[in-house]
Amino acid sequence: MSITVSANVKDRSAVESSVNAFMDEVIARAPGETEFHQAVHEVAKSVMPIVQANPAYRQARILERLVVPEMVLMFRVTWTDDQGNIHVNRGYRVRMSSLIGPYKGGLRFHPSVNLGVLKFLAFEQVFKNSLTTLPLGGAKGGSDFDPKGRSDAEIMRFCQAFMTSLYHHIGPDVDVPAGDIGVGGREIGYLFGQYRKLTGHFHGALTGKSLNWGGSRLRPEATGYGAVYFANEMLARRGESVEGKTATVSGSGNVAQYTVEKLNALGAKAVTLSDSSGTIVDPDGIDDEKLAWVMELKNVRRGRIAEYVKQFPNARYLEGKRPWSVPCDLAFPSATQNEVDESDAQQLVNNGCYCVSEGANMPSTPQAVDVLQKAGILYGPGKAANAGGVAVSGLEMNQNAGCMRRSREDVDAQLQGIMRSIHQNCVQYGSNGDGFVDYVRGANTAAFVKVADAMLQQGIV
Ligand code: NDP
Ligand code: 2IT
Repeated sequence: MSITVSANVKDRSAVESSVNAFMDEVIARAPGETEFHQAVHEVAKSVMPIVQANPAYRQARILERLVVPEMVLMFRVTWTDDQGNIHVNRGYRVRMSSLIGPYKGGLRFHPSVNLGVLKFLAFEQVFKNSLTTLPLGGAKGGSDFDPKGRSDAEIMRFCQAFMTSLYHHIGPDVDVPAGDIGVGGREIGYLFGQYRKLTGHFHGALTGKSLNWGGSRLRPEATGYGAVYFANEMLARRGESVEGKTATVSGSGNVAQYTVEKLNALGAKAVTLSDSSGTIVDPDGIDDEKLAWVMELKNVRRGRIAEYVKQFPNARYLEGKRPWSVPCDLAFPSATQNEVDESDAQQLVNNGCYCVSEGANMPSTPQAVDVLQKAGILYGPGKAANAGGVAVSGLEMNQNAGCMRRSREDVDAQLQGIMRSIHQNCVQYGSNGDGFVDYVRGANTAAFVKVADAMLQQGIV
């Protein structure tokens, strides 16, 4: 069908009141799920003009349907710690949409996990996955389990207990979980082992697997690399690249580590990393040797980023602080949601930062996004900028289905091509006509049109 995407909205307040009425209903039906409301509100603001301009979307109640998960699984996870104490956690899988492919999205193990957080993440995932060009639906899952300070044996028992409840709901053409905060290669290993034992199947029911048993080359690297590729695409429109630039990076986990690795490879200088306790600032740059030390600290010894300054005394530690007061050209929020607030954004802009590429999901508050966009800087929202991770997960599924393996060069070329195509889509749907690209509107609109059309074509189900 042909749809109108550049609605000539005569009455902006009519759009605004439609968004408000829509949000009143969303909030009334899902009270207290503040992160979910925030994610829905951002998309509704972007796409309401299109919904209003296209009667087919309105009549089919596309937006109303997209904000209700197709299904939510909630289950008890009981496990025993090394001292024999019994623990009870909550497990979830939010299946938001399978319109354009099997449910796909990560698992998060963090004490802050609740239904609202996972609904926001699953909702974002639907749009992100739509942008990847691959046939992937959207889901998210996880648990309020806190992995910090737990032994390997405790992590294994928790993963096994979690999978014992989830295994009959997932599979390569049904639902394919992966990693997110607190879930990396080690956890995917334990989850996959238990899945294989319970089902007797060896197939691609999870992504982020180890290379020796069905994993894809570059999956660990993909989110961070992709966020840097996306920054490069945005900068290229101004005839620039990341080369020679100074960057702040938050977090020190999977996404942050490979963001720094790619920044180094492309000749930029990363000067910060952080965790929930504080930020390290290294004015000399976190080069590959220092990064290897960080990877050992975080992935093997599972220590805190504060230890960096003992190892590299030229660096300083900002206890309890985020990285956004540190002057930079580029910023890569790569830790968690709402980690850049209005005053952080203002500080970034005041200090000369002119490009923000989000490795994390929804790391900027709505007020922060407003500040960045009003300042006219390049701002790539998470669902576009961090889509490289799930995109390579899609390539892993594809390799598993075909019993084959792609080379690192091949996966990297595909990842770069996908990030370029996402960027082009954002420009196509988000250009304001004055040279400014609203990447938020662009990403939301491009993703929405594909999912909305699939919903129309597949009938009332
Ligand atoms: P990791 O668990 O590997 O690392 C998370 C990092 O963020 C840690 O340094 C952690 O510090 C910090 N962090 C977590 N929660 C908070 C908090 N509440 N406040 C401050 N810091 C916090 O996770 P990932 O690197 O995989 O994920 C980071 C972000 O990227 C998340 O938003 C995730 O959804 C997103 N993402 C991840 C993808 C992937 O492929 N892994 C793909 C796309 C997006 P601490 O140790 O103190 O908790
Ligand atoms: O937020 C995300 O895109 C992820 N955590 C990765 C999901 C995936 O299925 O690889």
